Amino acid sequence: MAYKTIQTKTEGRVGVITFDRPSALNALCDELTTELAAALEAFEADEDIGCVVLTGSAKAFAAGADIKELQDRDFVSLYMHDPFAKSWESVARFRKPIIAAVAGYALGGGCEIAMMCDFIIAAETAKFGQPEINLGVMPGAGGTQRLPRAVGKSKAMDMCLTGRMMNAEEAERAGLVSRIVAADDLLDTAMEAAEAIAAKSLPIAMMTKEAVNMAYEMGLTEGIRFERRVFQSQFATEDQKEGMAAFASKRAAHFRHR
Ligand code: CO8
Repeated sequence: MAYKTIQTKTEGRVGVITFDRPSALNALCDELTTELAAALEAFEADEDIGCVVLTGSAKAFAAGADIKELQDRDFVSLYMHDPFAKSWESVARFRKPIIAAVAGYALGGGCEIAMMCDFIIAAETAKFGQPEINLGVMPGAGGTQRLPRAVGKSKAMDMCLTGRMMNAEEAERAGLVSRIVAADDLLDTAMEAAEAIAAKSLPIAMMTKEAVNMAYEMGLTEGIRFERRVFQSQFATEDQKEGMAAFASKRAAHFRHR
């Protein structure tokens, strides 16, 4: 399918989505988030895709929601035609593993979309921030909820209340990103990680993602009970038999994703 504001491609079992609205630093207008949701739906449905990489340009992952599009919205229109529920949340709802590869600005909704991914790999040039307060609003796509879970209350308050940006080093120290790489190596590193994930059993990877995400939602006792049930259920998969048989006979596992 031809998109106007994103590009998509497939490399082996990895799907790549690249924000492509350079004139607005990949600001997340309605058209872009609608296309993003459609691309994710297509990758979700494609049995040959085991992991997705979401990325932007060297200058910007995404500089936030499209301010020019948002400025004249009113409460009722936002409530009745909520772009968050309709399209933004597609990233959080995506069930397969998804990695954000961030260079340049990841601000406002850009930072929030990156945080909806399973983990963030940052280029040295990455800058994260929730500057909505400078516009007379607060984060509206999960920033006040996911940021404190990622970096703790003090730093999240600092980011949301001052609107300042943090660089890649600070973001890694705070636990927002999993690793930092040179800008030129960003996509290769993300692809390498995605290929490694896509080579595992897809149902097991999806269950692992689901279980780790439960750590955000549940208390420890319930979370551990959830983990144990899912772990036990994995012994009903062919891939568990294959993985353990391969180890025992000292050969590489060939997962069949079932
Ligand atoms: N929206 C619309 N256009 C933008 C945005 C944006 N978020 N960011 C940049 N642009 C445009 C600029 O207007 C400019 O366009 P033009 O050339 O036509 O004037 C072009 O991109 C290049 O930008 P700059 O000239 O400003 O580039 P600089 O390198 O000087 O500055 C910055 C880069 C610092 C990133 C600057 O552009 C900036 O501050 N951008 C806004 C960042 C921001 O405030 N983001 C938060 C937006 S609000 C939000 O994300 C709320 C999410 C809630 C979602 C809920 C869904 C319902």
